[in-house]
Amino acid sequence: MIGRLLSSSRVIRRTLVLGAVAALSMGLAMAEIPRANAAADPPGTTLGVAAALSGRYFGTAINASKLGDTAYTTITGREFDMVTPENEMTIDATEPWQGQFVFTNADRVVDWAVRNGKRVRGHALLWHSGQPQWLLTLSGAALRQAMTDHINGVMAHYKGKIYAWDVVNEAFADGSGARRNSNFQRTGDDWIEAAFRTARAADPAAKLCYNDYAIESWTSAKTQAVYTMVKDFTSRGVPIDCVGFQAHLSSGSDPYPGDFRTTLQNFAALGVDVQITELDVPGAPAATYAAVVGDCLAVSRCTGVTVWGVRDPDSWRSGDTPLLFDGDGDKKPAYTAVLNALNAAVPGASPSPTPPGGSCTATLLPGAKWPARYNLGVTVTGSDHWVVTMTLSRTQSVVATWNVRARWDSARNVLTARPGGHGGSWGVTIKHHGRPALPTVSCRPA
Ligand code: 9MR
Repeated sequence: MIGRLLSSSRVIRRTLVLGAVAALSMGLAMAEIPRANAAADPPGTTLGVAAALSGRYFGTAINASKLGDTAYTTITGREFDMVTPENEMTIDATEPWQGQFVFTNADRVVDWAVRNGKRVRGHALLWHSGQPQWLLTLSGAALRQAMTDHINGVMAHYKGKIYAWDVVNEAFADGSGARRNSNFQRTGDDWIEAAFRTARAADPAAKLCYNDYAIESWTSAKTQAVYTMVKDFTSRGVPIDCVGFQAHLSSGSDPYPGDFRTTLQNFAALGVDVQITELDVPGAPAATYAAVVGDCLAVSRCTGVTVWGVRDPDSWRSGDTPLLFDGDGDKKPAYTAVLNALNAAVPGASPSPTPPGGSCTATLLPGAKWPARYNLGVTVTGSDHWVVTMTLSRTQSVVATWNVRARWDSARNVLTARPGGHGGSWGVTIKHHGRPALPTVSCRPA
């Protein structure tokens, strides 16, 4: 009897965990993931499930041209719960002629992901590589406008479907703290923050990432330069939610650095998520793969790992056999090392949606305006549990709010807002008396 009770409670617990995993892979918001009991429950048997048990995702880059290959889709469907279109969302693919958007191949990837319960990382909105010819002929204000229009065009098409966008990819030069010399850079240093502000307004629900390679080692000048930029953005309220570390590791130019964990921790301490976005390692040494995944698991705000391809022949550097599956689709030793590392994390460090002592940022997005009222969108990033305080001028008052739990104190002219079950995007209608100045706003984690 006792035995039967025990095993049925085990079944219930397992059902809860698998239910959470299923909900996660469907992209549903879950308040908390039931934690598996390592002694009683079988560990995750696939990368996606094992990662989900610690509250993270495990993804891969995929290619629209391979979605007809059953071996490929079988492995991808079974093992991964996040996908990144490898080449289908670069500017030359999505806007080959100015103002004419083509989403055929990107849609094939996104539709496959949605049908199969995967989430999608969008890659990439602005990247110096993969530019169409027309864009390379523009400069100055015309180029800046084209960059804005591109972000708006692509993000509008995928609004609500993308977990995180690489808004800007690879904007820093190798070997120094300088910005990469590109046509984008020549429009002015502020092009990156302008891109993030445009992206936030275009799809407030998507996480917005800066993504780069060779920023894994904390001591490299490039890492320090990206860190300085992100710190500046978070301190000034420029909307950024995450930093992607590509981790195209190699023994020569970008070896696995022993201080990668320190790098992840230091970025996370700025109040952004960190993700490993394009992992591959020549020869796929099991120890290196396990170490990289272990670094992510050790940092509560490291929300997931993506490998850059499924089987070795699918890789952009196939000659290096850098991935987790060989050409026959068989699991390599690195696969087992990664799965074991993920399962070892189950009883421990679940990423907390709100890091203790973290920070949050509230960004105001002016909306519709009328003679006596105006709407204001508010986006809160950096924390899932927050209190926003909005102070209005004496000549203004709050007449409505949406998607938030709010209290209006007319004596102090202060609105206090807390999450209303709709995430960090909410809004307010403000009555003014001819002076529609924006209120001041502050956020603290709660
Ligand atoms: O894997 C991608 C390869 O198929 C493309 O030919 C190449 C150039 O567009 O881009 C590769 O992916 C890159 C990614 O988009 C950004 N980081 C570096 C990746 C490897 O070059």
